[in-house]
Amino acid sequence: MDFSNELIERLKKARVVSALTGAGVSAESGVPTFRDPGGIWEKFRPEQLANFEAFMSDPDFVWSWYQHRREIMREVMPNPGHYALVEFEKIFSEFNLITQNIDNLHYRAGSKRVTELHGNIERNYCVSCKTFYNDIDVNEKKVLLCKKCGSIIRPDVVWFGEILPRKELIFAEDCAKNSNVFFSIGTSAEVYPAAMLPTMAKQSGAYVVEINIRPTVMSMDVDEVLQGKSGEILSELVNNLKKS
Ligand code: BV8
Ligand code: ZN
Repeated sequence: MDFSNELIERLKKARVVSALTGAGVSAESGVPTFRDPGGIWEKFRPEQLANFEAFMSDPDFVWSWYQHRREIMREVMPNPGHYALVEFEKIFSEFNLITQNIDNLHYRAGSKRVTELHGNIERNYCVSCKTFYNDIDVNEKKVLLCKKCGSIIRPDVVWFGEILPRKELIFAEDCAKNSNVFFSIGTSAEVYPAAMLPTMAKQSGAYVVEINIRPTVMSMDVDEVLQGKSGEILSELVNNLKKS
């Protein structure tokens, strides 16, 4: 893939580079996305599953859905796109990786500085006393009860209608405001408030680059669209930067 001189020159001069990733970054690992054909939301509406009311009304059903996703996420491997983002940490003097994904694949690929806006499926906590239980046997199809107080245990993920973790969101907004180059990678840019980060970056003067296999609601507003698979594009971009 040919990259524009503009992008390469800006990346070479950049002091701060940030990237917002979505489910598309994990698609080449075999993790289903949410809104693509065959994606998670095709079978279930988010309202049915990824929200607290659904969980409290049928904990076993929602818990078993997360156990199913946890099982998939443990079976798959990070893909070249995840590994390229690990390289970004070495190439740029300051690289901030902000993810909407809960699949733990950025950490498993070796990224050290990951800001998880929507939590992580490998962390779980008691809805009452907030005790964490992070070593879950995926075969436990029934919701688990807290050993300390007997309440039910939920995944440490941000559900629809729940506020994002304050520290992580503030940090992500700071990155958007202070980046020289801001990547939006593998996200439909439909879920707020994460989806406002690329716009915030653009308004703050960053050069915003979208990497996606298809156009999104944001494509017209960014500086450059790199259309294709994130695993391929990011690997080629790292090779290009290492050579230049
Ligand atoms: C909140 C965790 C309010 C759980 C998820 C305006 C302002 C504020 C809120 C709202 C608002 N309007 C509406 C809302 C409510 C809602 C929202 O945004 N709804 C949307 C649907 C309109 N937002 C919320 O509820 C948020 N909370 O704001 O609370 C509040 C305020 C104050 C006080 C109390 C409450 C919480 C949102 C977080 C929800 N949690 N996940 C779980 O995973 O089970 S959302 C879920 O969607 C994932 O986190 C996912 O990451 C995220 C975004 O989806 P994407 O990652 O983009 O995935 P998607 O499938 O959509 O797209 C994949 C893309 O990849 C596609 O573009 C595809 O083309 C591309 N692709 C595919 N393959 C590849 C590829 N690209 C490159 N290479 C490939 N190979
Ligand atoms: Zn408890």
